[in-house]
Amino acid sequence: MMIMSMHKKVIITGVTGQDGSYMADLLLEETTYEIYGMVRRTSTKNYKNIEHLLNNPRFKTVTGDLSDSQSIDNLVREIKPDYFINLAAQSFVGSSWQIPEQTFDIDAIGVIRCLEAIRKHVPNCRFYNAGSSEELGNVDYSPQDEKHPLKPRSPYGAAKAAARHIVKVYRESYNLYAIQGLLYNHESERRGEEFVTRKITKNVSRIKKAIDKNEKFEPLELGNIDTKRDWSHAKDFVRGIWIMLNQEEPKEYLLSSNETHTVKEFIEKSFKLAGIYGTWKNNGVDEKYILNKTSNSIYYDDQILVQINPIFYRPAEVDLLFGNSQQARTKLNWEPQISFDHLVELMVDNDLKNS
Ligand code: G4F
Repeated sequence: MMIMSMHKKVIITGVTGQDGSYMADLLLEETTYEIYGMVRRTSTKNYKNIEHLLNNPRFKTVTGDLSDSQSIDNLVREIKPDYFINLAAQSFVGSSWQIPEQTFDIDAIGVIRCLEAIRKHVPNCRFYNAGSSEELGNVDYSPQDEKHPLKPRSPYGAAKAAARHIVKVYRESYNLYAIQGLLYNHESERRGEEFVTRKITKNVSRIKKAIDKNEKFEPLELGNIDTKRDWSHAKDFVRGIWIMLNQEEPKEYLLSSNETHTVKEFIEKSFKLAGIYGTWKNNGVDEKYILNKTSNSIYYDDQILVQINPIFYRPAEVDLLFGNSQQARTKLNWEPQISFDHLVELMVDNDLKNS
């Protein structure tokens, strides 16, 4: 592959995912750069989030895999990117207990593979790695800032914490512009369906359709709904990442909404937006959200909207995440545009219309 171009070049890994696809959208819109979206070879393609980009002459998919150092090395050597944005990961915390080695291989060792390729072939390339508030785990104080110690509670959090250390080591050893932002939860209409927000909005849509047809429905089953998260829209965060990558000095910032909400609140808001009202009963494993009796519903007798299924509990939980992104707001002039309420609205509307 011979690549000759006047434009700057960006490799985005994880481009078929939520963050990668929004990053590609942003850079195609706001720059003249050429975007190389790295995809893994799979027998069934999942291009839903990037379908709209496939005919764009500045967007190209290239095959690579974070678990394969040769593929990363080849891509970096051939493309010679100006930016390398690593948004690929085993990003589901819940699964990281079932596949801890793979989680480390992709989320920690994979980062070394990227850094090594950059160090050898394009030491001036700017590198971003996706960091996570899961690195903070069992938090010491709230809201958390960039100084909070790393105290991961999951194999995923531990892998991301290891990645943070190695990014710093490469930055300092080889003078690379290599950073790992500290990003709190970010969601969207493109969010994977196993994450709690999208799981809720998809199921609200399913239940809404059944209620409208006066049909019986199965409850939405969840794990720990008392945990608190600091949720934002992913579009706001990819903008923050891009600003972070274009500073004079490589510095790592925390991005968050500066608010925290329980999973329960997300559930209530989502059902309300679909015109469904419920009441919480019982506690712990027996807690249930029961549909309120209405004149036009025939299955009103204890119709359960949400119930707990312990299979969704995690071996160790992060109970509270609540960020303080003051540094990013003042130094990067960044601020999220989409509020928590608006985020829930966008996600519920999208699933009511499209699923
Ligand atoms: O949506 P979640 O799976 O996201 P989690 O674990 O907070 O991780 C996300 O945010 C991190 C940043 O803080 C990212 F690094 C990571 O890649 C990912 O994007 O779970 C949110 C909360 C948890 O407390 C979980 O235990 O919801 C709780 N929950 C309760 N029932 C559930 C469920 N989570 C999922 N996924 N499925 C449930 O049924």
